[in-house]
Amino acid sequence: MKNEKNPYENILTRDPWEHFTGDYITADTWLDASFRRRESLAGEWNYTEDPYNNCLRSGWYNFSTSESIYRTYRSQFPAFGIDEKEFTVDLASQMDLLPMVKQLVPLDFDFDLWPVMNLPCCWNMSAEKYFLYEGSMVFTRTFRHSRKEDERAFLRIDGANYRCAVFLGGFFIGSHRGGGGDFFIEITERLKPGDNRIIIVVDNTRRLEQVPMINTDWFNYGGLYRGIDIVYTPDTFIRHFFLTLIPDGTMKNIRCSVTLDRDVDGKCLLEVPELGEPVSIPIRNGFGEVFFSRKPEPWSPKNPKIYDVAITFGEDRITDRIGFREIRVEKDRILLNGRDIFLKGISTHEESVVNGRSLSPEEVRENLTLVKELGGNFLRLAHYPHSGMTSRMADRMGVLLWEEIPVYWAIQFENPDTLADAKNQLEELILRDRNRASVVIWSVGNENEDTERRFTFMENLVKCAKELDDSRLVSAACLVNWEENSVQDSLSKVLDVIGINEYFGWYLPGIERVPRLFDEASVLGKPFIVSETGAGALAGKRGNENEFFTEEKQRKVYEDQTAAIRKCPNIRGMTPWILYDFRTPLRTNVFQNKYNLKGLLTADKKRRKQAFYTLKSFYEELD
Ligand code: GCB
Repeated sequence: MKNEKNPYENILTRDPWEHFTGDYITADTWLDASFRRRESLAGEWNYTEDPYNNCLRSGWYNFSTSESIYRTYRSQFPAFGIDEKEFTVDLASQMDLLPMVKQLVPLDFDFDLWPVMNLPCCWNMSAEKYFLYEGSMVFTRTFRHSRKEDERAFLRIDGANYRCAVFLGGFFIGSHRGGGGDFFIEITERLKPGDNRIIIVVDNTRRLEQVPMINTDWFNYGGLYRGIDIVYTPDTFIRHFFLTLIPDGTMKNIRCSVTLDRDVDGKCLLEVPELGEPVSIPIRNGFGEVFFSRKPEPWSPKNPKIYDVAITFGEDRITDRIGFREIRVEKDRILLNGRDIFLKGISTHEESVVNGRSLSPEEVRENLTLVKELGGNFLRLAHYPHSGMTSRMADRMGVLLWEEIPVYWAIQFENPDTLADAKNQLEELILRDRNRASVVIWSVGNENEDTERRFTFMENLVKCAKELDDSRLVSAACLVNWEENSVQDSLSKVLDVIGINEYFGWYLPGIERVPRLFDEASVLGKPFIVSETGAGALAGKRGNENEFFTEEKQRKVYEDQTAAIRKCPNIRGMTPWILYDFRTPLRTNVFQNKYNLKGLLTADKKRRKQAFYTLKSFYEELD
């Protein structure tokens, strides 16, 4: 805000985000904070909706501290009889300038008098009037910290949909895009004794160039919906590490790589007490990697064994709980710990009627328990990164996971910046979850056009996934060619597992065509799974098997689909659509009422539809 020249300069700014979006925070600064000392900033925040982005445009953040007010309004303080020359920054920071500046200019905001929202949450669920709000919301609070002198401090924000800009003590400290990941900003130098004002502008506007773009079959929640913490580390620290069984069939060769925050040499010590002697990892220029042999008890859905793990470098020590298992493909089969596995799955959104996308631990546990109740072993976390809590819980409960980024439908495949965004979302997800035994598949997309530009885009993502993690399988949910009754997606060339979305019996008549479709898919010589199939039903609506939205119709589709799958030995799994009904603005008929009704349960998970039992008995029969 350059008031000296023209107090109204802000109105000449075309794009208020312009100065805050060039240099996003990315996975390059991601760090493993799971077991580090943390202080939560959850709780009461003042907020305002800001649809025209006046906070960014007019620089409200400049009023965070007396120092930032001084920087902005210095020349106007002589009005109070203060001599400009004597008015140093030190003097200013000892005064409370906000009341004074309020006498100089009319402010369009009042941080402490704004209403209060309890974060984290989806604002849509906080008040009726925000249910459909799309745009920017400004959140602010003050906090005190407990950073020790020799510690570094990082702000961790988890789940800010879709982009956000962060200000601390009046300084812009970073911005981020992508609604499902967590990211870190170093704030060591910015933390002050006493109260620190933080301001976060979150904007969930849908845009063509984003990932996802403007059109999705799910609800666009907004907010800071998972967590906001300060994370403390020593001066030189372990950013992240990757510990995994090498998928070579031996079940004993292990690799551990470690990335430090600084370009130093030395050695790390890896301890897995239950697996014997510690292992030393030489570090050169901040990176180290070691290969060694042990005989861990394999993690599996039936025996989700996890080990205590610790890694030490100098005074830094991080711990984790990690399972060892092998996942690989051999021709058209999927092998878990060397044995054929059928992925008995179901898809789910990260949503609850009450909390939106901001699931409680109980709600996550309920979803994983439902997978078990279905007789399943696999959950597809569609269509964007779900919380890290889910994969940790799946590790403990023994549920295999498919994790996905929202490269959904009509993405701008020709746009390099869109690719950078998608890639970053994938990197954040992989860095966060590559030590989770439960995660076996990274999915790079869902139902996209089969064109060259899309192929190039997706090939890039597949490469990126393999570079960060060569121990898992890469997949995508592909469209079928209905007319030809085949899966001809060129992407299948670069995938380990092919996901097929087919809605025969629902959107498409001709369920009898399914067996041929599966035979055709077998020709690809790769394992494939039915990543989606299903039908909508309003719980309690009864009728005949041909009547849309009845439980009978949904059940019939499940009966027909499972019958076809039973006959096709080449299918290696399925994740029908979907565990429970979910919100979507696309579905407006009288039964749907803005919900997608393909759930096996109602949205509140209180009622099971008939198809739940059809799938359950199919999975039990497979055992
Ligand atoms: C799909 C999409 C999913 C939709 C579903 C449906 O193919 O992948 O996001 O919700 O179909 O219900 O139509």
